[in-house]
Formats: sequence, structure tokens, C-alpha cells
Amino acid sequence: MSELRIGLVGTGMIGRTHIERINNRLQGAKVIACADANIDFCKSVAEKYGIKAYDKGEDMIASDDIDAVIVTTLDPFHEQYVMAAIKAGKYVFCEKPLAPEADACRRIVDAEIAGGKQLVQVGFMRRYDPGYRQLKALIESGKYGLPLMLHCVHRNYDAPGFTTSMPVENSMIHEIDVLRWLLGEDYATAEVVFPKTTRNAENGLRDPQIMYLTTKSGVRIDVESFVNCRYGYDVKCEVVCEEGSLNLPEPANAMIRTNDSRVTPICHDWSERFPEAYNTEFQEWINACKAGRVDGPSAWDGYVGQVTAKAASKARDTQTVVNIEYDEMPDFYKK
Ligand code: ISE
Repeated sequence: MSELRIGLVGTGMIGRTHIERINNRLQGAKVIACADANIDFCKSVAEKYGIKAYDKGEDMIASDDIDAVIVTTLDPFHEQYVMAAIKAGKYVFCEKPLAPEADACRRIVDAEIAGGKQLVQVGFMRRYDPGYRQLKALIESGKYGLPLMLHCVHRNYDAPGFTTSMPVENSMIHEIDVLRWLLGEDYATAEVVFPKTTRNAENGLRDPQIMYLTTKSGVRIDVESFVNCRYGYDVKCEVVCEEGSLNLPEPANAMIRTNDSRVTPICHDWSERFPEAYNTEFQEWINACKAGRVDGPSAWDGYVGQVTAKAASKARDTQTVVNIEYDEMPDFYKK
């Protein structure tokens, strides 16, 4: 296959950044069509990029012109388009979460297994960030002993429209996935506590929140989510091992001396903080599709992430520690 022909469904902000990235910066693929229920907007996006517009995602996915699919619709619509791609036997990249409910993720897993071929990748892009990759290599080197505790922070400048469930299900879902990948093990329990709420939180949102996870082997993790921190986008991760502490690198920004101060700017949002992760994520996905395999976060990872997020949500709503129960991992996903 010379160039992978991609159809993208859901032309919102993240979908458009993926078209831009694939068509203008990456190698070996082009987004050649897009679909959106809002057909007028979809047509304007298609015109901008010189690609074809469809009003029905399913028609685009079934078309012989399309080799692979990207799903960037609103979360509740992910399942239907991922299922359509599985039915058509096409590789499909679905933005996180795979689906808002764990049952829907399990249905996708079952459909993929029934189809007999791994096709689904979930957009957990932190696994592609060079800093997290360094942390994983350091942990796996064994030089610092076993990880014992992780202290993590995930702050957004603001988060208009956020409700109390979203810090877990929309923001810390990234930590849920990337920390499980870093440590190579599943979680056992979840708890979520509320510090004092900021006066910048609107409509009853509880912000900040602290999520505690323990892994099956007993590693203890705390993740602070503060979605209205009002100073920028800040992500931290410290892995405390038996003989060393491993810290996620900060993006390298030049220090400026100005106005009687030394200032090192930090990012404003995720698109500034993780551009390299997105580039690598999509380049590797394109390469893998062309080589006929999935090597990124799988539908199973999407299912595990959602089961964990739901347990953490239950822990938050009941203010108890919740045991996390996963189905047994099917052989299909064992590497
Ligand atoms: C958003 O959906 C993301 O994926 C960002 O990485 C996260 O920081 C933000 O809180 C989410 O709303």
C-alpha cells in the first residue's frame, strides 16, 4: 500500500488537529474524507483540506476508498463508528475514551475478538510522550529498584462546562492508562477525596480532586486533578523507587530575564504540552496499519481504563475505597 487512505468521523477541534497533522506533517497517509452529523460544518472542513465530505460516518467507513478510520466524535458516539470499522475489517483509531461506559468497551472487545483480527487502537497519547517513555525505560532498567509510590499532578488552566465526574473520567483517565502502562500491572483499589474547593469552580463542580489508586502488587499512587488552576497546563509524575526517584521531564523552555524577574514559561494547554506525543502516536499508528498490525493501546486497554475510571467515580460518589474488578484478559490480547 503506498499511502494509507484515512476517513475521519467527527470534525470537532481534535479531529481537525489530527487532519492537519496527518496531511501536513506526517508521512505515509492522508485523511481523504471526513464525516460529521453537522454536514454544513463538515463540508467547510472538507473544503479547507480538499477532501470529501460525508454526512453518514457509516457510509464513509464502508467505502472502498477508505483503508483506515479515525473516530473523534463526541464520546457517546465512539462505539457505533468503531463497530462499523470492525464490521468493515478496517483499522480504527478512536480518541479516548473508547466509550463512556465499560459495558460498551467490552462490546467492542467482543466484536473485535469475534472478527478474528486486532483492529482497534485507543488514543491514549501519553504513552508516546518522550518524557513518559524515558520514565518507562528507567523503571524497566531495574537500576533503581522497584517502584513503590507515584505522586502525580494534572492541572488545567480552566475547564468550562466540567462536571464533578469529569476530572476522573476525562482528565485523570490519562494517568489511569499511562501509569498502568508504566508499571505494567493492573489496579486493585480506587479512592477519590475532595480538598477544599476553589472559588473558580462553577456550577457545583468539586475541584480539585485527589485520586488514590493501588496496584495489584501494592504500589500506591496519588493523582491531583485541578482543572481550574488558573496558571497554565501542568503535568507532573514522580516515581519513587527503592533506590531513586524518577521525575517526568518538563518541556524545555528558555528562561527569560525581564521586569526584575527570571521567568520560565509553561504551556497553556494539552496541545502545547504534548505535540510530539501526538505526532509520534499517529506516525506509529500509520506505520503499524501499513504493516498490518496494531501496536498501540488496544481495545482491551480501553476497557481496563474505563472499568478503572468507573470504579474511581463510584469511590468519589460514595466516598469509600472501591475494589476494582476486571474480566479476565482474553488470550487474543496477550502478547
Ligand atoms: C482533555 O480531554 C484532555 O485530553 C487533556 O489532556 C486533559 O488535560 C483535559 O483535562 C481533558 O479535558
